Amino acid sequence: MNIPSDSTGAALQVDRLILREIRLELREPFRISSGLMSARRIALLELFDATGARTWSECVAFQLPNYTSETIDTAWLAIREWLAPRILGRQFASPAEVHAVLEKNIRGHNMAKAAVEMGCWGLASVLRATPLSALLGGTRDRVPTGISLGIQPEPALLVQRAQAAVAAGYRKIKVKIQPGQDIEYVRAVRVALGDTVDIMADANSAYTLRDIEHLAQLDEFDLIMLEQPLGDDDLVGHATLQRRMTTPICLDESITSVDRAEDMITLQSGRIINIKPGRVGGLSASKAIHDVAQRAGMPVWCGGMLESGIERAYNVALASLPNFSLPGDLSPSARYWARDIVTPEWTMDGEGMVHVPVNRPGLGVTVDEDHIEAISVRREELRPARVVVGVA
Ligand code: OSB
Ligand code: MG
Repeated sequence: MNIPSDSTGAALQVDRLILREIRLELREPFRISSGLMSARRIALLELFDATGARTWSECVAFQLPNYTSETIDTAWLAIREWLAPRILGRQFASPAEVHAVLEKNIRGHNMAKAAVEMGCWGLASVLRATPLSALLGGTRDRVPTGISLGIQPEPALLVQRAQAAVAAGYRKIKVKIQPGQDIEYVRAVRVALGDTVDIMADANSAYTLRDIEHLAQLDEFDLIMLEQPLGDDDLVGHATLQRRMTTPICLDESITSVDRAEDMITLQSGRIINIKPGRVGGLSASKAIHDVAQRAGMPVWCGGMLESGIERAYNVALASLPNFSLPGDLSPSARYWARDIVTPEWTMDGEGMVHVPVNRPGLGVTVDEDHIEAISVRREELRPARVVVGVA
């Protein structure tokens, strides 16, 4: 069978895929309400097409299921057993077709699906010699970035970090909160930074509706949003909370697909969406969520997963779409790592803007393959199987 290619270039066919695991130490430990991270175990994919073109993608799943149910180990299994066999050796006219193929009769595993799907977008970008941002419909060459600050042992330490971040140019200060480390922390940051800085808080699902009056105290601080205060499956609870609060609620963990985004809009569970392509199953789903939010007049922004420079390339390209109208969690490489795995490393200018590589096809940065080789702890090569389970 020969599927015709679309007008912009050749059809896409992944003939070989290498899965790797690397270890990257964070420059400083990061605490959210559900746990502490001091190093990342990161799964990387290297995708090869029939013509010899290749690219890299990243799976953003963490080591533990404390943010979503996936982990690096469940993702590895899902990619090897169910997802890679779906696409290896198969021709796609466009990377936009990959998401549906990975979705059919495979529930969940969004971060695993995203790693495969995003790699296909990356490969298409190389094959068509088109920058990823252009391929996705991006319209901007610089995107504003914010910083996400982990929970600190005391408010004064958080204030120090927030002040340094404002001085560095960050456009948005996000502080992680949890019960017992919330109102006074946010108050201290607001008092120290003054009224003109955009501040927000992220609870990573640490509260329930029993805390509704407690959370409403945050309205005093004029936050640009409160991210994911309640459980990931609690769209109705978020709607109740949003009716009680003036602060806009932003959903992160709750938004796992375009259907959940539509539910949020219908139920009025919040007013802003954090899009992480890993959490929603890739770039096609991210674009679809971006589009439904835009039609509803709801701003979106690009979230972060303490990712390496490979995933960051995809995130920066995505954030160049027009309705990404709030600063993303797109901090420069040096915020996270002593040494990133791409060159040049991701940087931010003095105005808190990350530059979109609009003149380079593919990821727009060079993958440091020697460095990756040196820090790889696991490697597995996948090729088309003779019998593919579950594909009609
Ligand atoms: O909720 O956005 C989150 C980090 C770990 C787990 C969850 C989250 C985060 C962040 C980090 O906020 C953002 C970044 O990558 O800079
Ligand atoms: Mg969040």
